[in-house]
Amino acid sequence: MSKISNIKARQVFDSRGNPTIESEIYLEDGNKASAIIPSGASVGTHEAFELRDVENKKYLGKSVLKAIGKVNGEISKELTGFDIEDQKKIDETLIKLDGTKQKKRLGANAILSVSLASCKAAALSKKIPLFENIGSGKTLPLPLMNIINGGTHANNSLRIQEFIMRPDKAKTFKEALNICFLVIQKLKSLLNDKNLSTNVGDEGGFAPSLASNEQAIEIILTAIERAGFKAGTDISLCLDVAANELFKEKKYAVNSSKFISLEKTIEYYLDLIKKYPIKSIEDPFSEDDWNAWINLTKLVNKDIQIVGDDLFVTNKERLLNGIKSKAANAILVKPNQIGTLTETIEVIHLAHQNSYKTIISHRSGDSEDTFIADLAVATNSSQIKTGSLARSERVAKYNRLLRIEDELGNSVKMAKV
Ligand code: 2PG
Ligand code: MG
Repeated sequence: MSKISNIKARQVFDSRGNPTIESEIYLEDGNKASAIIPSGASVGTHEAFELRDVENKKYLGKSVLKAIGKVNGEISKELTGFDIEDQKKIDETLIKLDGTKQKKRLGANAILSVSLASCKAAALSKKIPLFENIGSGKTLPLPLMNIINGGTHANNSLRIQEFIMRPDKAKTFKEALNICFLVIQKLKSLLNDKNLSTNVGDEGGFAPSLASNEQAIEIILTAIERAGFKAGTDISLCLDVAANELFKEKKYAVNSSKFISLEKTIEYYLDLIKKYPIKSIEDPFSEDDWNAWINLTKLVNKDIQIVGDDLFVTNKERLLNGIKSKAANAILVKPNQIGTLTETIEVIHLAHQNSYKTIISHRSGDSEDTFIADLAVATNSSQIKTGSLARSERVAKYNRLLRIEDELGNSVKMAKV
């Protein structure tokens, strides 16, 4: 057992160039570990609170110096001397010290940076891999690779935020990445042939200027076929609509800039599922439109994943609501939506106990921190969503998973969906 001797935070930057917090935990045994917190562009209103210095003009209101002050002051003072192996007590103390429902006083970014760094420091102190310190799982997740970026993640006119492929039949993680690599290369040459941009968006997917969601889907299907795979069997299509951003006065603008009724929106999704090998839709509706979620979940086959991101915000109470009312059948898990590791793991367990799939996720503003890769393995989550095979902050998570696969050798399992 080793004790915390000090905690220090600093301001670093995320992949979109915005300031963010990094906290470093120092242990009495000489080990130290740090964690960097990511940040979203499409943020749900029910997420835990991200503390930023809105009045600080030097960083256009985006600096996190107040959050850093909380870590270096109150938090460090409170946690010094704590047993690093008691993650639960560390997290409970952080929650209590904050004292608000949405972690508004200390900031969820300040709290989570300490929570995750603690878990890393404990792993070092115990001389075990990080995933082993998080949980007992040994499952490599299927990558949900966002290969065309739209919505708030790209400077194009695509309504849907993420067009994703999932290599369902991959038997190893290495094979999963090989499949994705081949499709992405074909997609790149297809875009080139059409004189479309191959520049990438926030999450590493291409961000071409395409006229419709259907065009994006069709070009991905052609790339899958040209790479020698069968869409719908080898690889399925997944979408993140991020409908919060496309919702106004009970209407949605998911297929064009025109707002249409909820009934028409549901019809649109059912048509898409019928026409294309789509197996997963994330945030098809806005975060409080519960009845719409319940209806669509009822209308689709069990093998179509309906994923709550802004709906559940990695929050146990909201997930319980979903379980009771049968809204969605999968949850996107983002530690910074809730603010501590313990609460994140509780939500994952609750989901699994109720047959909800879990997808561990990055944020659009991310960093070289690869914690979520270990989290996915340790919790036996069937999927991870961490962008395309481009941009170091995205690829870092995939590379970490490749290393874990090697490290686990024969004891590793590949997730199935
Ligand atoms: C999402 C995420 C990650 P953001 O909506 O699922 O892809 O985006 O971090 O901008 O909320
Ligand atoms: Mg989302």
